[in-house]
Amino acid sequence: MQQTMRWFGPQDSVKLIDIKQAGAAGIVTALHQIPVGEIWSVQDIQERQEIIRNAGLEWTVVESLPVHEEIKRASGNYLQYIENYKISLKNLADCGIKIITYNFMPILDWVRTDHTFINDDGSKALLYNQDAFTYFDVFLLKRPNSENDYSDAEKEKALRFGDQLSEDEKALLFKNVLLGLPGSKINFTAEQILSLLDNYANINNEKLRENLIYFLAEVTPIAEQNGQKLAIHPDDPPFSVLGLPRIVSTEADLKAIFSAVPSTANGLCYCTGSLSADPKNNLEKIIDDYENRIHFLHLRNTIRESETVFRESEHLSGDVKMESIVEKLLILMNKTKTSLPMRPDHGFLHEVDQKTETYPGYSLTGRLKGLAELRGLEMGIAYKLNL
Ligand code: CS2
Ligand code: MN
Repeated sequence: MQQTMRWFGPQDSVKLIDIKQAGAAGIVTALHQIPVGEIWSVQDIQERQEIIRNAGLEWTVVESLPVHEEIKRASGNYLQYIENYKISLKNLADCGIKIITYNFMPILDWVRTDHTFINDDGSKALLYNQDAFTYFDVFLLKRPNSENDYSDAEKEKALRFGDQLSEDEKALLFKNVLLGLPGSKINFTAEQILSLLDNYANINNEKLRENLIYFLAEVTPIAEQNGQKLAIHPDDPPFSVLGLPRIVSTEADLKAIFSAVPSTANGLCYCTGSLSADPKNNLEKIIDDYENRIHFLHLRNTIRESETVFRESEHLSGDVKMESIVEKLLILMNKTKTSLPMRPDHGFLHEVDQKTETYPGYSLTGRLKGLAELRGLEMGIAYKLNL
């Protein structure tokens, strides 16, 4: 595996030197300063590449080249945004960047209700609690008709959860759920989110899937011509939130996406953390099914505490049997003669990083630990398998 780490750009409190010293060779980043939908120029890309090269690293994966909301809804200027996307892909290819990650989650990126769940050793982790989320949705945000999305028992349970929260805790829950996109510190306000949600009122899963396939049918041939690989990131969590459609959550979803646009340039960001939050997803089978489509690896673990709560766990322990996943991936890479880029996706917030302002999940030490453990795991398995 090619060891990589995510970097949010010059604004990131984690510095390139730290990433270099953590043992990564590749950088995963994006031009977060460019508004979603606008073209990434060769000049902007090269400027970023130069900063990365000066630190002795290489920009190997884009995460994300974000998809404009109008493309997801197939409305407004979406055709123009698709053309812009193609140009950005070409510009990235001209600069030698070949792996492009993106997602197709409406409005929000990943969602957690608690960003500071305290582990036994005092480190902090990200957690999703459905009762907290339901409480937020129905009783704090008061999303119109949200009450119809939950059973009476679910709403009662959510109310019981909410009743024990202080006003500050309620405000924090609100803030946690409406965190902006990765790399941005801006949260959505209630008014903003409600009006954005309104735009999806007539978009169900079928329609959203149709829009994704239209987008892929347009951009995949361009990526293929450029020698690039597109890697869709699974939904996180892998089920509907706020009544929004979700189409990259299950094995059936993946099948629909890849059979509609068969080119292997239409590929997957294999994120064990996101996929594992749904116990029905068979992570090993996904490797077997999509051997030639897995272009980027996010290795992360989760623990499903109950039907309604999951939290992020240490990279090597949790519901994902990481040793088995890494073994399968090493055998696959040996067969296909590739070395896939891998990043530890999220890490715990350790004491040493408490005072540094970092994007939730993206402090240095927790990810450094994950990277080190995963490298060791890889080395041991490769040795045993004689690879
Ligand atoms: C990432 C994703 O920060 C994360 O957890 O795994 O949010 C990812 O960056 C995007 O969904 C990819 O577009
Ligand atoms: Mn991920």
